[in-house]
Amino acid sequence: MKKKISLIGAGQIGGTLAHLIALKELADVVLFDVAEGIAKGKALDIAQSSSVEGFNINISGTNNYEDTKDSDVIIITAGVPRKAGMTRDDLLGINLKIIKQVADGIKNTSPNAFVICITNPLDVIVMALQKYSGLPKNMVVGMAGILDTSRFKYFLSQELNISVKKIESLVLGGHGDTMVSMLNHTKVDGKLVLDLIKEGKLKKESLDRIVQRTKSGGAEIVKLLEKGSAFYAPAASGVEMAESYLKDLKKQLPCAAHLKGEYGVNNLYLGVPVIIGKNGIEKIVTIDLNDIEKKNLEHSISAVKELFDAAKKIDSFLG
Ligand code: A3D
Repeated sequence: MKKKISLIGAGQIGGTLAHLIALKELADVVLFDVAEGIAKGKALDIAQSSSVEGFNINISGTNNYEDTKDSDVIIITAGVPRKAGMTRDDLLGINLKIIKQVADGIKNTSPNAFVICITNPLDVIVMALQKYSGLPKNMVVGMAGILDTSRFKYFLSQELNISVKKIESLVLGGHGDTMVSMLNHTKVDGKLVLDLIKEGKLKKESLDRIVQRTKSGGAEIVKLLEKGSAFYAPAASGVEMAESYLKDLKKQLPCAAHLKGEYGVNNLYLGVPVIIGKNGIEKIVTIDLNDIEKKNLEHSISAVKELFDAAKKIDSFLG
């Protein structure tokens, strides 16, 4: 039987997700949005490309959660972006309300779905989503690390003039200024990136610049676009997670997952390597960290905790 993916939020990322899923024939797609016309319009537009592209899936748009019933995967991008004059806490308050509505909409209609959250601020919103929905923690996960790692790899590949395919890396921690590029786990053509510096093949300043550019990778695109934020790479990253679940690929991917002691963190969502297979998050992978990586990750953990404390002040249910 064909699988079903529901996309909650049919904006820039939602529409791109729908298109990628259709091209890959990964599943039937339901696009949901409070703005019903956007969901229906994008679904119709993509459906009309099927005879050109040759894909065979059903795609529809709706503003009714009943239509998302019994989804195998749900990907959430519902939210509002930060506008001028809005504080981080203002945005958090608005998106927490939206995520509560989404949680109420999906928890009874698709209780067995693998739920991927993309709405920002990511780590806190995915934690709130799990709490509001009560869905199992191994089935509720946040997308950020794949995107951040992909940006880091791309910048490194450009600097070293080498294919991204020859670069292994991991960017972990919270999705924001404190994300950590794990340099001791970054290899270029099988060689540690830090050794390339020792050998004079890469300047330390260049690597520092790339680490920094990765942290502000989202902001760089916001500035260029002037309106909206990145959506192609975020959508591709969400699809990789959905595919690993639906096809039981058991890929190791950096994602925001619920930790219960791993990395010294208890009861918090954080970007770490996980295995995604038919049972959702099948394993949290713990990797050895050197002192610098540990210190940077601790800094990131504090930032996520601080933001979650702000969320608890907004809604005591999250406490
Ligand atoms: P956008 O194009 O504004 O789409 C958001 C959609 O959500 C709009 O179509 C809204 O109508 C819809 N919406 C609002 N409220 C609701 C609701 N209650 N129920 C259902 N739909 C609703 O944004 P986008 O697609 O560019 O980005 C979506 C989210 O992803 C934002 O929060 C971004 O900040 C976030 N984002 C995260 C990453 C990460 O790496 C984590 C990267 C890029 C964007």
